[in-house]
Amino acid sequence: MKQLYQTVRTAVQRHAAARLTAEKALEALKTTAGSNTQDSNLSRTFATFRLKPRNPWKLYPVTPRLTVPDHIVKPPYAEDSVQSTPSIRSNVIELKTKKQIEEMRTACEMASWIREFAGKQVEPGITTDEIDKRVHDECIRIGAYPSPLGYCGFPKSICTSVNSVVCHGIPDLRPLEEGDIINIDVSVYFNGYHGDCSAMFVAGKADPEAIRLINATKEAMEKAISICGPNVPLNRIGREIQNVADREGYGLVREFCGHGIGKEFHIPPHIFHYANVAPGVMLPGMVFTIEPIMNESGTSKVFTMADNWTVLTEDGSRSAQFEQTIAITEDGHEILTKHKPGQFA
Ligand SMILES: [Co+2]
Repeated sequence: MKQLYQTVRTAVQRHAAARLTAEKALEALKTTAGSNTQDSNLSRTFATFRLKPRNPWKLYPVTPRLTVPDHIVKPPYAEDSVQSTPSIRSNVIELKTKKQIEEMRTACEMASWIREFAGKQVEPGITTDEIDKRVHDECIRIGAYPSPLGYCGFPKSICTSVNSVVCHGIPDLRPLEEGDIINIDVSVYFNGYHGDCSAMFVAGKADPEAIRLINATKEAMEKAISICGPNVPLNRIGREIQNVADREGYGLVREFCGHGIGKEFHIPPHIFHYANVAPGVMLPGMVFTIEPIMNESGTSKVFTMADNWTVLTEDGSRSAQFEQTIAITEDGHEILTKHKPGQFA
């Protein structure tokens, strides 16, 4: 046992040391390249050095950060990037009152409005940068702040994750190609609260395997949502998602969790999207996201590119994700990011 412990400890130390070296090297590259965070193209050029990926995904240039007019109420991190550290490390799960849930309802409905708006922009030839611009303007038109903008330094207003990009893709100048699948992750801040949701869209016509992946991921999210209610173990969510992934032979990404959400973007609880034995039950007033990610080849392995955001499947297989923000109520659950057609027209 002790020997095992030693081996594990040595491995952990080696890993930490390697990571430190990699991070130092990255810092050095960034410093050489100039530290203009508004134009991360240079660091993106060195994208693949951290791991030996078999994923040939290429990053395209990112345009300068867009501005938000003064009348839009901004989250604290938008003004001061020092404050943008997520507070997910706390372990207190906030239980919201009915009034607080009412207060955050509009942010959630705005997020779903924007998600549908964003999906309508998807077509072959459009760049994710152009989709981001249109979404950014639409957020401002309805009076919301696009939460990703400036969050931990993220440079754009949505995440656009195309094909083998797992999540956190930065909108850039790559034009979408016929048959591309894309996750658009939309979060907005309004009335002091964040709302968060995402969905898959297709540029043109998808092949049958892409449709199968997308449908299974959506089904997994919906099944996971359907079991939510008071006193249900939080780990049932992972079980439901795992069942669908196993049935279809898809890999589940373990590095990214659903999360509590409210006045802050990411707070406890962690919601694991794979079979797990994490403790805890759902209680009325909990508000969190469920956002499973499935990989087509069955791999769970992912890596982050040197832009420190874009996450890819290690083997280049395609990835899909859906997300909703839900509230646990006295007698079940409510999807707060449900789309209401025409609501903000
Ligand atoms: Co989320």
